[in-house]
Amino acid sequence: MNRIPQYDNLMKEHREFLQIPNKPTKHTNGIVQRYQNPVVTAAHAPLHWRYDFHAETNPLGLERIGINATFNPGAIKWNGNYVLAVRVEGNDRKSFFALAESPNGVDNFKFLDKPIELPQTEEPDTNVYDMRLTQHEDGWIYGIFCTERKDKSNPDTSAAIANAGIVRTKDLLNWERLPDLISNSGQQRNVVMHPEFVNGKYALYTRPQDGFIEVGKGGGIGLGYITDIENPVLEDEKIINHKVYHTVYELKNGLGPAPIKTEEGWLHLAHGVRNTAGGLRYTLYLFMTDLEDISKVIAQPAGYFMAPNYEETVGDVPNVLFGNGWIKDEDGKVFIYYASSDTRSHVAVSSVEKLLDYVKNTPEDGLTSRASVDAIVNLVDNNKKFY
Ligand code: M1P
Repeated sequence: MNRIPQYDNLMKEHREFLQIPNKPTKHTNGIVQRYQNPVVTAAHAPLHWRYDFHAETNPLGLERIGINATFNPGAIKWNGNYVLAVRVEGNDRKSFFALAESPNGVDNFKFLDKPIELPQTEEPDTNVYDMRLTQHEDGWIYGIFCTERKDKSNPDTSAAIANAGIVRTKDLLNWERLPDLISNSGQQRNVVMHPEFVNGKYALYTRPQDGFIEVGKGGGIGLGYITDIENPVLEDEKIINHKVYHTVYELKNGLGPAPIKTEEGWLHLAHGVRNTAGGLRYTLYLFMTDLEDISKVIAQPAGYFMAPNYEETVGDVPNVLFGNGWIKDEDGKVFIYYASSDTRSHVAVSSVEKLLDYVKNTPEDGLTSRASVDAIVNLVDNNKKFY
């Protein structure tokens, strides 16, 4: 048995690529610090996922399985490492999940040996994506993701149904599949588990929608409850964060990762979508909910927290930032993992202190141009003695 002659070169180049250090960008608005390089790209996919290394069966040393994109990662700190549950998409347009880990959260991310072999329900998933990881107080780590299947009642080849698939694990290696979410909505995406019980029930953030892409009359970030997670029937679903005319979440929105608990409230990262002549624009925004009543939004700054910069606007689905993973370190540092344009994954770093300051002290959206001017004039008048 011989290896393909390209093997040593391919391996060397890949190893060197994975070790490229990442540095903060020069500019920051003080709230959040981006890093120069994406943390996980298609090129990070292990070579043994892509090449047949046997010279006998691959005499030309060609790549056999192409990886197209690595995006929308869920995140968790595990055994001291920063672990991402990455949405990996092959050239065949199928997404799957694979864990990549880094010792410092900003570079040296390496995929584990194999992608997650997701257990199936009776009705196999056609496509799966956007896993949110929640370390729940019941002792399990839950992964809730979108499972997509063909809408068999509609002959249109693009007609599909999205719902929330649920898995759980205690070691990130062995995954148990639970039944898919049972809710009153026709479709669900962006479903996220709250890390604590609420009145003895599991609490889930949802995004009910009428259609596969269009939320229609549905939409907004919902909150509902589940009594028995092994029979996940969603009860009392109510919208807690609405889509609003002429805001960055006019068309639709959806929760990102599970919220971070702080002394002042639950911090939430979400995405808001608006329509433009150039297509949909996805940006990230923050809001905070009450510690006791998690359905009550107590602070929400105007506008976006992060929007695609020039390089990030380019990709398979342009003008998209999507964030469904963040990790809070013991010292309060927050690693925000986000993806740009459905193509690659990045990190930006902030802290609980900064995020709280941001959500509490950035003016709310006054919903009119005049209200926005008033907010600036207020700041100007307040600053008068300094300039
Ligand atoms: O293409 C942008 C995003 O579109 C969907 O998100 P949402 O349902 O909120 O519009 C998802 O397919 C997501 O994966 C994707 O990044």
